[in-house]
Amino acid sequence: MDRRRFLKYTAGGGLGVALAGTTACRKPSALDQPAGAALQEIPTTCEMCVNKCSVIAVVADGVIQKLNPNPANPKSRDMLCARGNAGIQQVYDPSRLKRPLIRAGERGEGKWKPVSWEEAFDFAAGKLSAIREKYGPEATLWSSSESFQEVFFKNLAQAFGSPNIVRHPTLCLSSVNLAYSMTFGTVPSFDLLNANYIIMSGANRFESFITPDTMDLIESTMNRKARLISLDPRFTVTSSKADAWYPIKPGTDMAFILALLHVIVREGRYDKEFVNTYCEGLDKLAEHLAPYTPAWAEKETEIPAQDIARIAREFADAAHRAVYYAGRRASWYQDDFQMRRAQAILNAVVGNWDRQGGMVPNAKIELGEYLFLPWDDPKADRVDEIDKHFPLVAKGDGVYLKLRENVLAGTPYPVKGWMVHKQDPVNAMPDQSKTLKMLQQMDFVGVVDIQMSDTAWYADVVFPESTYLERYDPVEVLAGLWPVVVLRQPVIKPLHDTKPTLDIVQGLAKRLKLSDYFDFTIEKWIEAQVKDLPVQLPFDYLKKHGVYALPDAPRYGKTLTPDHRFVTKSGKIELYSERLAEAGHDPLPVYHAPAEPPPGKFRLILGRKAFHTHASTTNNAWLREFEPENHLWLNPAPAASLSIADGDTVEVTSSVGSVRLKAKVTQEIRPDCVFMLHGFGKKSSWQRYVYNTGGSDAQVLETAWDKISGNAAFHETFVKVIKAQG
Ligand SMILES: Nc1nc2c(c(=O)[nH]1)N[C@H]1C(S)=C(S)[C@@H](COP(=O)(O)OP(=O)(O)OC[C@H]3O[C@@H](n4cnc5c(=O)[nH]c(N)nc54)[C@H](O)[C@@H]3O)O[C@H]1N2
Ligand SMILES: Nc1nc2c(c(=O)[nH]1)N[C@H]1C(S)=C(S)[C@@H](COP(=O)(O)OP(=O)(O)OC[C@H]3O[C@@H](n4cnc5c(=O)[nH]c(N)nc54)[C@H](O)[C@@H]3O)O[C@H]1N2
Ligand code: SF4
Ligand SMILES: [Mo]
Repeated sequence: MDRRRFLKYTAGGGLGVALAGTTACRKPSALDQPAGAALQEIPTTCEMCVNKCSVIAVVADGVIQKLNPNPANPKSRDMLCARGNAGIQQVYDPSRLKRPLIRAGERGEGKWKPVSWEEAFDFAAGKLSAIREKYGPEATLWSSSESFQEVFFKNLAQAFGSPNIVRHPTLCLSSVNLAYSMTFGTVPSFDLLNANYIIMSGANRFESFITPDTMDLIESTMNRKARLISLDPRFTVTSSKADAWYPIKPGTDMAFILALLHVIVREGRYDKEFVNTYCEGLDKLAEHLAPYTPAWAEKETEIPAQDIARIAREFADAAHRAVYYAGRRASWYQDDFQMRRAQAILNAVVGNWDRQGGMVPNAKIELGEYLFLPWDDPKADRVDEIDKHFPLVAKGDGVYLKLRENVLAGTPYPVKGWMVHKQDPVNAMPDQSKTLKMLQQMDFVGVVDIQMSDTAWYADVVFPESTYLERYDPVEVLAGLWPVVVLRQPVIKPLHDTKPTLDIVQGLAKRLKLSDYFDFTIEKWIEAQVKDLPVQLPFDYLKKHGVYALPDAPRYGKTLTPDHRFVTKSGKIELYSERLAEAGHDPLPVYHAPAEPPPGKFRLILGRKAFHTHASTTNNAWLREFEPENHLWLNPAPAASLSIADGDTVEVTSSVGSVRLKAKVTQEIRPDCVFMLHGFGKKSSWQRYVYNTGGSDAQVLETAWDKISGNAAFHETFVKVIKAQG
């Protein structure tokens, strides 16, 4: 890309004004347009975060001018957030990956040799084959995160014969998903649009966007005046828009929930008919709740008992249009699963299930499948020993931290190759030094990314993927209250010598003698997926509109028939869980007070800001303007006693590492904890804005996980904070 030409198009406001008045027609594809053609609007799908909102790219002369929201998607509606807008900078980033690279110096030294795709494939396939020869296919690890092309990467892992695919859920949401599944047999959505009373533990929807929940919450709380209660040790944007904010003592949410349950059950405010018809275990629950009074919970949570009792009554009165929102990132504490179980039980007893304004089981749209040649199942058991240690957890996603422990220990067998796709484990796992050790003990590391991530920095081969605005992806169903099918299509030709994942997988498969399993094109794959959608020429329809949504509005109550069997052991909603008891866990959530920070130390807590996605956007030229480096949030009282002023550089130290960053001295956090944003203090100097700038949370976080779900416990680290010297 000629940078000057790009600047010419983006500089000044003139173009924006011109675009605003343009009713450019939508063409199926930009790629057929001759140079100098008029503005085109091409619908596609955002990839700047997990939400996959619908976008319309405005393109002229093969250059993306602007990204707009596509209101045809009922989930993202007319919204494209700051990150979505800044997707342009991902494409035109001068330091993005432009061609395949092979490591020239030591791992992590940053010396690279640009190579052809042939060389990169030959090299990687040679290394993977050598590992398979020496240790077996299970000695390879395949890490990936949600992306529409992930399916091809995972299929290559399985065709290769490895059982060791590991995905992000056990760094994110496995505890909350398991808790709701164990209670209702499925993970529901929350109908925030129609709810009248919403309680949020942490879940920071006005900064941590989930579509449609964020827009629903804006509509219901700001326009319809639904009540919102925010519990968060920090004063987040969500807290600032709430009717009440409680700076709850970290790690005590379960005490709050159990006390709500105590009041609701003792005062008979639960939905008796619903509980009698659909739930299992109320008697045991009632007995279990006896000690969990509001007065007791006040001591744990630091929320006044009378407020707890009032909230319990208001919540029960507002049901069925009342929700205790589940949250998404549940990688908080070692008992996170049980805290989320308590929420699920509370939602159940007031009868919120499958109701407008309550929880709703997700609807889906069935897609077709491209029938490819099947492979034999991998022979070896997983290296994380999931069957033995986490029998309740979905096998396919693995348990990340246990896996890292086992790989480092070489048990139950050695793992010597690591392929990574659209993930940055160097930043996404706690105790970074362990991840670096794990990388160093590999015979081979290959990374598929669009930029030189910190993990790519330690790789032997880096495969540059074309960005989401330069490629087709398989179509995807976004399930929920209003499911949709979305298409990602190229809006410009690839600028550099990059390839989509399918082509990368095919290049490797050819050399690994696995080509027969990947003998199709992306177009064939998509055609097979969409062939039964009830529109004429479905692929063309999606190219034109970007999204297919069911024509009717959401429906409620499909599971509310007395003979409905929930996918649980008893077939009912399980307040009391026999299955948990059998697995040696508490069948009802038992509260354990969190450890107190030792004198002079603080609990480190995490969270998001609206303008960054994890560790992947901090180097984005537009987004970095919002926060060029991260800060340590510290309450003024401890700051004064440590002689730390706003803007001072501080040193933050845990038992595993130490980082330096500037202090933000603020009332917006409790005195017993500190907070920092993720994704700074990068090791990769190709990420020039954040290389060595700010501090990396991954460097100080200690390793801990929830025993039932295997989910990482990121809020269990205590840190010492001092003013940095020199
Ligand atoms: N320390 C710490 N760890 C955490 C968290 C935290 O807050 N702090 N949060 C946790 C949570 S909730 C989650 S979900 C995980 C997220 O962890 P990750 O899935 O690792 O998320 P990102 O940091 O966004 O890294 C994604 C990588 O994908 C690359 N990428 C982006 N688009 C594309 C593409 O189109 N193709 C390819 N091939 N690559 C692409 C980016 O450049 C980036 O390197 O982290 C978890 N771990
Ligand atoms: N802008 C933006 N949006 C995103 C993402 C992103 O990276 N950027 N990532 C997406 C992903 S993958 C995820 S998982 C979600 C995450 O979204 P959320 O599930 O909302 O999680 P976090 O943003 O991590 O927010 C956690 C909040 O919990 C608070 N907290 C910490 N400890 C406690 C505690 O003990 N009790 C209570 N009540 N609160 C506590 C923190 O201060 C923080 O504000 O966001 C999604 N949306
Ligand atoms: S929330 Fe923002 S970054 Fe995420 S998919 Fe939607 S527009 Fe893109
Ligand atoms: Mo996440």
